[in-house]
Amino acid sequence: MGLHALVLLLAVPLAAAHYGLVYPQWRGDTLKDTNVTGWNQYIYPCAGVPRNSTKANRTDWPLDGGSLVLELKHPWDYIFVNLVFGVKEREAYDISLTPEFLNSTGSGILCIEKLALPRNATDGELGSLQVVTVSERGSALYNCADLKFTSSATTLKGDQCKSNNVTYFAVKQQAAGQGGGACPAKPSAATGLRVNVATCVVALTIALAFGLTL
Ligand SMILES: [Cu+2]
Repeated sequence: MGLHALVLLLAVPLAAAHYGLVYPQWRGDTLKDTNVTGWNQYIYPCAGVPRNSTKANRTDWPLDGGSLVLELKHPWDYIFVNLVFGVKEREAYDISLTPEFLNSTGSGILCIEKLALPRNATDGELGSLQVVTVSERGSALYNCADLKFTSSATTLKGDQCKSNNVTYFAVKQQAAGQGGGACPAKPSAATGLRVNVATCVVALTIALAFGLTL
């Protein structure tokens, strides 16, 4: 086996385990061989792909938010989508379009018809979208897409927006103590945790004893 074939064999599974940003059109194909492109999804904030690497790939998005299509390749992912308005030299993706971030399950296509903006854009305004996924390795993977907010743009509808083999939920704030049953431990410090758990166990024991004697 030649060295090239070996490198290919090693590179393919790594690349296959990341994700593709299908819509809006990403700045560049970061699933391509990173040794050739120099792009890598581990690089913050946009996988090392410069803005407008090709001028043609700025997607028209509706003024109040648009669609997102991802090709996911991990068994599950956490997904965050951030936005920056304008065209800035140093881009801070400080507007979250997923204040409740998403937890997807499955390897396949995920389509979300509309990610709403916190404020409407003006016609012709420019912006950039940053998608961040995190999976079991705990490392964030980045991709970006450039947008032009356009009053005539629409979201992807019907057959244009079909998920395949992927489901997702928004991760919501859990009620305090949920998962710990009647024992909401606050892990502020190691000792605090121990005291809390101990107090809680005592309380539970008393409650159980009461229940038994009543
Ligand atoms: Cu991966």
